[in-house]
Amino acid sequence: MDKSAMPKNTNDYSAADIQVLGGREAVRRRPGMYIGSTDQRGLHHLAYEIAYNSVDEAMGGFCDRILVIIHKDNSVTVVDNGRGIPVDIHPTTKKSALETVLTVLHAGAKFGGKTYQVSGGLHGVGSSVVNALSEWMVVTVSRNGKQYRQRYERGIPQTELEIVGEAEGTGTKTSFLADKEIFSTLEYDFDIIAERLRETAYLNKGLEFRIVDERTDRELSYYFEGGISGFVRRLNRNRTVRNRQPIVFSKAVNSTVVEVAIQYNDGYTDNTLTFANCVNTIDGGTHLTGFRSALTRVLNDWGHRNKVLKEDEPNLVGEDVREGLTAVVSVKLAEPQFEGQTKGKLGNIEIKSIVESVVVEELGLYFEEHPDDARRIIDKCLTAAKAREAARKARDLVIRKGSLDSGTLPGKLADCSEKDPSLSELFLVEGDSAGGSAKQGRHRRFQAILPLRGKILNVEKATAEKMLSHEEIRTLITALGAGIDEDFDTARLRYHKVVLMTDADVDGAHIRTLLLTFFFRHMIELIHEGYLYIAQPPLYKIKSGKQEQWVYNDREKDQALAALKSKAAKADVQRYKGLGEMSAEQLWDTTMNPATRTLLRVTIDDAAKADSIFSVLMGGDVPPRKAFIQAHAKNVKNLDI
Ligand code: 28F
Repeated sequence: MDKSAMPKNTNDYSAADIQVLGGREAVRRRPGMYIGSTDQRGLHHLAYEIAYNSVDEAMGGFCDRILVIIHKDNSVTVVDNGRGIPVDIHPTTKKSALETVLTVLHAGAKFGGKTYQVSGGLHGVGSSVVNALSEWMVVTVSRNGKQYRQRYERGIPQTELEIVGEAEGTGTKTSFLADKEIFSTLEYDFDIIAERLRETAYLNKGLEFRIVDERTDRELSYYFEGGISGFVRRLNRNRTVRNRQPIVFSKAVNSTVVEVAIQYNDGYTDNTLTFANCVNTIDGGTHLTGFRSALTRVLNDWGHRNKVLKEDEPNLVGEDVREGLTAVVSVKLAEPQFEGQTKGKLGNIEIKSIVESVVVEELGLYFEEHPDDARRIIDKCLTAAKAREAARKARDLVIRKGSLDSGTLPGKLADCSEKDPSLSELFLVEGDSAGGSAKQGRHRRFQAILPLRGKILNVEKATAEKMLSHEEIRTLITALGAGIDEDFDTARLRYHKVVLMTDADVDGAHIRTLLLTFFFRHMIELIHEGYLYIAQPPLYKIKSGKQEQWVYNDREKDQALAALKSKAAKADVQRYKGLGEMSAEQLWDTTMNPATRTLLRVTIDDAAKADSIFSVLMGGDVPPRKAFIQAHAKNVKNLDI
């Protein structure tokens, strides 16, 4: 700046004046530094900054009504019923406190002492910045039974502070028109501003906001007795909640107030909103860190103390306790430090331990008094932990499989020599005996055999994820070579026919159901591509003299017997249960030889049915299982219990 242009240190310009002019210049030269941008977002910041001053008064307990009006000319008026900006004359600057607040940068930011300022710290630039960026601003203060007024243009006083009448009550009214030389738009978005004010109303229970849009005659008012409890309810309004009553508590520690509301829903996302002096700290910070570590600790403590978490089981981790979490963490502190590019992160170190101790104490107490809520929440976290564990196993599996990719196939796999997957077949057989005759009976050029030990597949209620932790399942995945779940890639499949060839008894049916469910849940494309089949081994062998006949179901058996009977031939019927009862060449002839066999191709709804049968038969809920068994009991044949 050309020094000669600077006024001499004459009595026309005091040091304070130079500070004011310097500050105003700085703001108008680089507005983005103070309000982020000069588009609509920056324009909205002007309205927020003025409204925040009223919120500061409310947080100090001096104001409970705030009115925001958007006028037809896009000027904005904010009115509060606080104490009114002081108007006494400052001894050195000879200016009123009001003019000082409106013209010195950050002058209003230091209330000091106990009260909190939304406009405090770096976040709040206060009214002086708004003033500098407004074509005009008029501030009217009701205080000491009088009404005082002063008018500014682009931050420069156009009048002295004048008394313009009597005043009922106290408060501050600020009207301003953003400077079209600075902002690309003067159009406010009513809904955006209303949403921000609604949030602020939740954060200050008992504070009434009214917002009027004179351009459209729309008017909204927000007043939440329930405060942040109502906030989490609103956040969960389209959700099924786990704890009907939000968990709400607040506590003051020295000059810091911590307020928390928690309500779980049946979803999988973490929707924790954090605020510092009503500023939405979108990048979290020390209050969030403290909250999260306390939540995990309290849930683990309660879970172990109430024997819901087993000693030998690993603890719940942060991710588990945050699934389906809706929470509002609001702290109010004297000197907030906002960090990060968008000043959206709370940096005050001491807040972490303050929030952590408040949450540990208050949430712990709440769980003692509401064990059923605690139980419902813990159960949800446990499910999340299991899913996380299984996902990790699946990832490990894929990673390990990746390492296994180096051509080392599982030892149990009797592979075929054909390398073209479209010509290759893999038979999954149950147990080593069937495996034996299958290995002998197969055509080793294009047929591979993988024996699976059925029993390990009988996982208890845990979903198929638990299957993933079984060696056999890992072997199966490695043999197929195409990964699982979202990593599954049919292009990597080593066989285009995967044939379930389990025994024709209850165990075999059970294992087939489990395998179908596994493929349905983790390799759905295998089914979509039509690569999954079920072998059709014969159920009976009917011998009559030298003649042997194989039949595959009861209907065929009855027909064969009737035919033999008509010839008065003796017939000896042998029921096959285990494939191991057949010789290798019998198995080849009846079940594996492409020229003579019948393979049933699995379609999606077969697998889906298997999956629903699996979840009914093996799932957690008893009633559906009972209904299923009752409905199907009469169809059950050859129940070999
Ligand atoms: C429409 C915008 O700006 N409201 C405000 C107050 C109240 C006080 C204050 C503001 C103290 C001396 C710095 C009153 N009485 N609404 C508003 N209400 N500023 S801004 O004080 C400013 C500081 O100068 C106030 C006693 N203490 C504070």
